[in-house]
Amino acid sequence: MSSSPRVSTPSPKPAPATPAAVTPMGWMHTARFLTTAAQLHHLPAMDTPEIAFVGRSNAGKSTCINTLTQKKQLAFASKKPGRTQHINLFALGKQGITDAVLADLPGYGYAAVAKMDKLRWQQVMANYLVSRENLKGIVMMCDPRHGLTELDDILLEVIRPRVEEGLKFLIILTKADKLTRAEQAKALSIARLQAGGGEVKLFSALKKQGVDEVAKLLWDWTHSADGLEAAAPAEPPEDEPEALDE
Ligand SMILES: Nc1nc2c(ncn2[C@@H]2O[C@H](COP(=O)(O)OP(=O)(O)OP(=O)(O)O)[C@@H](O)[C@H]2O)c(=O)[nH]1
Ligand SMILES: [Mg+2]
Repeated sequence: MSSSPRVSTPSPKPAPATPAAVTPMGWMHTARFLTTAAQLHHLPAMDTPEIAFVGRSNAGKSTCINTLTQKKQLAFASKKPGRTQHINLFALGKQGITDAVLADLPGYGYAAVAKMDKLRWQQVMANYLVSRENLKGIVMMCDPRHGLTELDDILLEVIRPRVEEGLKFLIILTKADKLTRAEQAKALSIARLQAGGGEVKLFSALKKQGVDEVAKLLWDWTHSADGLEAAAPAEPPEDEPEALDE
C-alpha cells in the first residue's frame, strides 16, 4: 500500500446526478494532467474514483484518452510501441474540483523491452491493480485484429477478484476503423464471450466511433453508487475525424 500522503480533493456538493450544464463529453474536456509516477509508492493516495486504461503496448490507450478528452497531446501517443513508461494521472471535474481520475498505464507485451524491465513493470502493474484503493474501474484496450492475448488473460485473472467485488470493467476494441462492419460485429461477439459479462465497446479515434458511449459509461461509473443509474444527457455529434498516424 502506498506510504505517500493522502491527497484529499474537495468533494463536489451532493447534487442531482447530472447537473444540467454537465454532459459526459463536457466533463471529459475538463481533463488536466495531475501527476506521473514510475513506481506505485510515488503515486499520491487519493479519495476520488480512478479509472485505469490497460492493455498491450500500441493498443491505443493514450490515443483513446486524448480522443475522449479532446486534448491531442494530453497523454503521449506514438507509433512506436512502449511510448508510455510511467503511470500518468489526469484529473477530471468542473471548476477545478476533481471528481474522477484517469490513469494511463504503460502497455505490456512489447517485445523489445528488456526482460528485467518487463518483469518489474508487470509487478508494478499487478500491485497497482490489486491494491490501488480508489480504483473504480478498468478499461482494457484490445486491438481486435490481435484479439485478447495471453498477457491480457493473465491481467484478467489478476483483476478477477476485484471485478467480482464490484470493480467496473470494460473492454474497448480499438482501431475499429481498420475493420469492416462484418469484422466489427464478429470481434464484438467474440470479445463479449471472453469478457465474462463485462461490457465491450467498439472504438475508433480516427472515426470518433464509440466516443460518446465510452464517455457516458465512465461518467456513470464515477457518478453513481452502482454505476447504473446516473442518467446523463445525450451528446450532440462530434466534429470531423482527425488524421492518425497509422
Ligand atoms: N487507425 C487508428 N489508429 C489508432 C487508433 N488509436 C490509436 N491508433 C494508433 O496506434 C498507435 C499507438 O497508439 P498509442 O495511443 O500510443 O498506444 P498505447 O496503447 O498508448 O501504447 P503504449 O504507450 O506503448 O502502451 C499510434 O500510431 C496511434 O495513432 C485508432 O482508433 N485508429
Ligand atoms: Mg501509451
